[in-house]
Amino acid sequence: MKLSNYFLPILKENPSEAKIKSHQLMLRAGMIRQSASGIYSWLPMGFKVLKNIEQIVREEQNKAGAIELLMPTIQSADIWKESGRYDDYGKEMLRISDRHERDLLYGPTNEELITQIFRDNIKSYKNLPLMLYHIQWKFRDEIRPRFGVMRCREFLMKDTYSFDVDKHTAEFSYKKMFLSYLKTFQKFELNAIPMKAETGPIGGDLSHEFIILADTGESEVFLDKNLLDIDVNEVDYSEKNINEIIERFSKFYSATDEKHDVNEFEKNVSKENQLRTKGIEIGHIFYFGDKYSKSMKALVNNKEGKNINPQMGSYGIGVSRLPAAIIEAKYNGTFMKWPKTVTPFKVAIINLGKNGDEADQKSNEIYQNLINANLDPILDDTSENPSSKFKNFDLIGIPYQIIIGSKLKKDEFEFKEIGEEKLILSKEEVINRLKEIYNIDK
Ligand code: P5A
Repeated sequence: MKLSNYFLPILKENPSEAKIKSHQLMLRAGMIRQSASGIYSWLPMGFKVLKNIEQIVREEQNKAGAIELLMPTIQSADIWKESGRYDDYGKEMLRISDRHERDLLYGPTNEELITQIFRDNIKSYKNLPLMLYHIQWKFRDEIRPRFGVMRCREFLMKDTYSFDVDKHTAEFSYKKMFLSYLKTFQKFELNAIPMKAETGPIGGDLSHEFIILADTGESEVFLDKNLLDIDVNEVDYSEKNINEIIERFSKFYSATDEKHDVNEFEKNVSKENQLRTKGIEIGHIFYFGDKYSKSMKALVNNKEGKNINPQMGSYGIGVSRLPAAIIEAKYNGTFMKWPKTVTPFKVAIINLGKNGDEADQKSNEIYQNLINANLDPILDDTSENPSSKFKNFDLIGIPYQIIIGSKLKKDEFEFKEIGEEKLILSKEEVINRLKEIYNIDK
């Protein structure tokens, strides 16, 4: 993509409404624009990041054995009346009526709808265990939407639902998702810590939130500092090790504010290891047994020929919250550096030349070579001055840059990874290095 042809409305100053750095960056780097309170449009670069995140979440769900489908955003109120949540949900639910005055709603979550799909189509234990998921927009009329896409009203969630024949296998489904979440967040270079959590309107008695520590987080959390030393990169994530991995995390104290038990914290965590801090909730998993399958009369035939209500769990990831969470973790107020799995473009070419000169020709040539090598480049071919080009790219956060000025020889290119020393490489070396970084076959 050439910047002169792209739609990237960069703002020079921090907008006054943005209180935290992720919101500032997303507005300044032209990723999002608010269209109504807590409702955002995703501009092209923000949308690319969102799609990359969505794709990684999808791949990890598929690896864990979950199957993708797509449920609508609009649901019938009838199923919510069956489960009893239509009244419970209160003002957070956006209620709509159609031209026939039928009650509809914009789904804040999908436990009811998936239970309806299940009960209409699955009758036997032979089809279990079953894990279904979708990635779909949700609406919650939050009382205080704030911090941009961090807490908004319309947001993209990945939600998975598990169905099992008994408690024992349901617990295994829960653990599988627990593990899959650790793997997913690791792909975003995020250190997500699982914490015992409250179940709120979803229900059930077993729940974990996945939290990244950040001063700007909205959740107050308590944990044993030992948890910070678990290097998730070293963990072998094969399924047979699930119990061992979960034990590694659960042997240390961690809880959100609502679940915090002062006595247990004091008893089990030494003074110097006690950490009380703030965090951002990027995922939340629940086991709620037959809460929905019973109230909505979903039945399967078990091995003994008896009809039973399947055991269920639900598992959410805040897909549209993740770009903001990643920025909170990776942006220092001047430089942003996207993880290479998420970056909107794989490499930036900063052309410091002028129309038709040698640097300009070099830039166009390597731009074409990078496209041919599937290295999705963005070429800054605008007439902005060099210092504002550099400033913009510090903000945009593409992790690799090729800077092309007039000083270097014909086959010399300045190659820079954000935060690292510049290197002088030949064109072939630049391309090979990038292919290696992004695992692109020669
Ligand atoms: C689990 C999947 C659920 O809704 N039902 C289906 C369960 N859980 S949850 O914790 O309420 O939400 C899951 C994740 O969605 C993100 N999230 C939000 N993101 C942006 N703005 C919001 N207002 C918002 N509310 C929830 C969080 O990442 C949460 O963990």
